Amino acid sequence: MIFLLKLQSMLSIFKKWAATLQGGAVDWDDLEATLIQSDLGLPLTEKILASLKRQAVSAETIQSATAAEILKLWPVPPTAPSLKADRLNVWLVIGINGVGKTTSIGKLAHLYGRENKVHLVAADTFRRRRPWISSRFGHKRASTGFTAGTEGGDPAAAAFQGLEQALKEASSLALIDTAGRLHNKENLMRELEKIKRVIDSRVKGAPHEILLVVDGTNGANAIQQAEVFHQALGLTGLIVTKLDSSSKGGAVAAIKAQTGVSPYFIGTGETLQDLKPFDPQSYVEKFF
Ligand SMILES: Nc1nc2c(ncn2[C@@H]2O[C@H](COP(=O)(O)OP(=O)(O)OP(=O)(O)O)[C@@H](O)[C@H]2O)c(=O)[nH]1
Ligand SMILES: [Mg+2]
Repeated sequence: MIFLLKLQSMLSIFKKWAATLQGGAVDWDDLEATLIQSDLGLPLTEKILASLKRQAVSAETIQSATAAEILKLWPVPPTAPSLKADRLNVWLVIGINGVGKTTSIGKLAHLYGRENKVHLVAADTFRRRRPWISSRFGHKRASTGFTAGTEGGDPAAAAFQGLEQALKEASSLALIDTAGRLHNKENLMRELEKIKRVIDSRVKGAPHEILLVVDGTNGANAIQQAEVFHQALGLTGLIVTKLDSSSKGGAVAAIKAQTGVSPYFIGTGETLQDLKPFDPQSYVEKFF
């Protein structure tokens, strides 16, 4: 309901803005409101406005100029992480409840499992669901291993055991799933730091990727999540889910501006195939 109201108000602002453009003059207040409503966040919105004013853009070119400003965030499009040979690559997947961590891990296993031996580690013993691949997706692959922690057990211990098993099976990639947690719950954030330390104690230098999953429909909340998780753990990339909805995922640009972290992938549905590389150009096109 709140989402619909927000969408309606965004649409009316866009319409008003478009009408202004037809009249020839740029209404800077309206443009500012539009960018904020689109979840670009205040710092990025102000930066974009300042730059557009400096360029003295006309009403006719304001849309393309704004798109160009957002694209400046990615002079080079982010590339999905590749696996280094001769090591167990370890990726830790984190985020708040229900954003799509487990689903995204299933998708990553599907994508990377085509050419690599993948091991899935359920370190989500806090509220463990017997997950994925086999159950959610009805999909089993001989090359996919699986380790789950015990119910109510220590997630860091589950991660450790999972890595042991992945090493034993000579896997190329271990994907570590974690329980959803609110970024403002101190003890749960400490738990993630412990998982990270324990991973490094078993595979030196790991985790090689720390991926935050954010729900693309979460708007400004996603910006705050990214900031807190990045500060606590040092994110290497994002997966932005649920972009098959009407959401434009505006927060992606704000997150990049405020933390430097880019999405590697976007989730565009609930099946295994619904994972696409993040492309700044299409992102901006969808935006306008
Ligand atoms: N439409 C759509 N739904 C998605 C996408 N990714 C995940 N979902 C759905 O979101 C819901 C939650 O997904 P999960 O993968 O269980 O989320 P999670 O982050 O692992 O949840 P917790 O472990 O409980 O924190 C499920 O109904 C998924 O099917 C996506 O890209 N698009
Ligand atoms: Mg999960």
